Amino acid sequence: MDIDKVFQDQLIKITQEAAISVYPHLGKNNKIIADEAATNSMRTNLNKMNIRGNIVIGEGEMDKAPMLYIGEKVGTKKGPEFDIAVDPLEGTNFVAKNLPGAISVIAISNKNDLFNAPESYMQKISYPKNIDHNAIDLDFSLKKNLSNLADSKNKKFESLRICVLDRPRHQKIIDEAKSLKIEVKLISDGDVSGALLVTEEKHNIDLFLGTGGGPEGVLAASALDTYGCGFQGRFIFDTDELKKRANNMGINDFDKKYKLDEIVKGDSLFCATGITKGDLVNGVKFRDNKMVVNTLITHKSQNMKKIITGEIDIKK
Ligand code: VTB
Repeated sequence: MDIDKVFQDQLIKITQEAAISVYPHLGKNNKIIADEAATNSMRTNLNKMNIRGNIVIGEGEMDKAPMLYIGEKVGTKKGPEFDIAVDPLEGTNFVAKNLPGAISVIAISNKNDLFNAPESYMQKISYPKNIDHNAIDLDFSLKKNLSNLADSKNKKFESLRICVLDRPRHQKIIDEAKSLKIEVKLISDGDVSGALLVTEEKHNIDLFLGTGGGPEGVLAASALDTYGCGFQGRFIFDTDELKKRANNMGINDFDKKYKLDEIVKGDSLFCATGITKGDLVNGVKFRDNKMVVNTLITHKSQNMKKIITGEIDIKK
C-alpha cells in the first residue's frame, strides 16, 4: 500500500522543527543537550500525528534511551500503522563544534517494512542507479567494485571517487584507494549523508563504503531506494549481548549480507533537514525573524526526490 501524500508535509515539519530546536545549541560543545532537544522535538511532533507508529530504529534500546527507543509506540493511535526510523540529530559532533554536515533524519514505511535490528555497527556499500546489482558487492575487492563501476558507468577508472568515514578501521580501504590512484573523500562523521552522495552526479561520488552505524544504514537505504541506487549492508553482531538482542528480533544468521530490498520494502518516505550546511542540504538560517530550512524529501511511490525550502516564523 502506498503511503498517503499527506504524510509528506507532516514529516517535513517534523525534521524542520527538530533542526530548529538544535539551532541554539550550535557550537556550544554539548552533544547531549543538542541531541535531547532534537529528540524531544521529534517525539512531541510524532505523538501529534494520526498514526500508529512503531520506532524500529531510534535513539537506542529501551533500557538505554528514555525517548524514541526501539519499540516505542508513537502517534495518536488513530490512522495507519507505520514503522519509523529516526536519527533526530545525525552528527552530534558537528553541532557541538558548529561544523558542516549535521542533519535531522526520519524515514517511515508501512508496518514490518523497515529492518528491525538492535543498535550495532554495519558494513555498508552504496552505489549509483543504473548499475547491475551483481556488479557491486560488499565482499568484492575495492578494485573489482571500481572496475565494474567504471564499466557500467562508462567512466575512466581513475576518474572515480569514493567516500569513506575517516576511521582507523578503514585504513586498508584508504591505502588500497591510494595505490589505485582513486580519490577519497574522507568524512569525519555523518554517514547517512555520506551514503547518499552517490544519488546525484553533482556530488561527484561513485561509491560509498565502510563500517558505520547500522541505524544510519537503514535510514540511508530508504532514500537510496527511491533514487534507484544500490545498497548492501551486513550488521556486525560481535558480542554475545548483541547476538542475543538480534536473536530476540528474529535474526539467526549473524553474518548475512542484506540487499536493499531486504532492509526497506515497499513504499517509504524519508526526510533530512539540514542543521549545519552540508553536502546534501543547507543548514538552518536566520532571516527577517524567520528560520529558513532545507529538507531533502524522498517518497518512493511518488518517485519524489527534492529539496523543499521552508520558512518558519519564530514569533509563533
Ligand atoms: C557513523 C556516523 C555517525 O557514528 O555512523 C559513526 O554516521 C559510526 O560510529 O554520525 P563511530 O563514530 O563509533 O565510528 C557517527 O559518527 C556518530 O553517531
